[in-house]
Amino acid sequence: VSRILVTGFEPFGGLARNPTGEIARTLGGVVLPVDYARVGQALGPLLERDWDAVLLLGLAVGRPRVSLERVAINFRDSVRPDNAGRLPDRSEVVPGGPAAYFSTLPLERLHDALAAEGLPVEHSLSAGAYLCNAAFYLARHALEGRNVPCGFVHMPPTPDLACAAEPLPYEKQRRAVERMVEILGTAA
Ligand code: PCA
Repeated sequence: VSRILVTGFEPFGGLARNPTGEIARTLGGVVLPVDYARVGQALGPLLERDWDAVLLLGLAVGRPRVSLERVAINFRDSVRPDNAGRLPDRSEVVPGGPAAYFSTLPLERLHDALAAEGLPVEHSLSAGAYLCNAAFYLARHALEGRNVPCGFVHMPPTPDLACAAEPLPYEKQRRAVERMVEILGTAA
């Protein structure tokens, strides 16, 4: 049995739901707070456990495709406050940490597997500088040197969220995540 940690996020920015948290919960994973002060506390003990891979998910309201993120940066710069009302502008995620980490997920394999199912998918350079990037950076920082593949994938909005980007229905999002978990399980 493979042990793949899947995380998503709680709703934020006034949105009614966050499909990524719902998907994570459905798959036995964990819902992270959209809170700069608490996200590290939630991730820390989790990442001390033994995992075959770590797949972090977040909602990107402006992205029409499942976005396989390449780089986590040691930088926070919010345009909107977190759910605790904080705006930690232009600060490091981990003071004194490396500038960036690459995803260690098999991004080409994930891309090809989703594309083969007709799911909209693309590579993306950066997860931004909000909570998703912070979680991605914290997880990679914690797992550096431990040989546990870890990365971040942004999901499009669902149709009910009525965001600007072309939506992707919840069932398709869940299918995409299930497929990625399968791939990560066989890679391990
Ligand atoms: N998306 C936000 C934070 C939580 C989420 O699901 C982001 O892209 O940073």
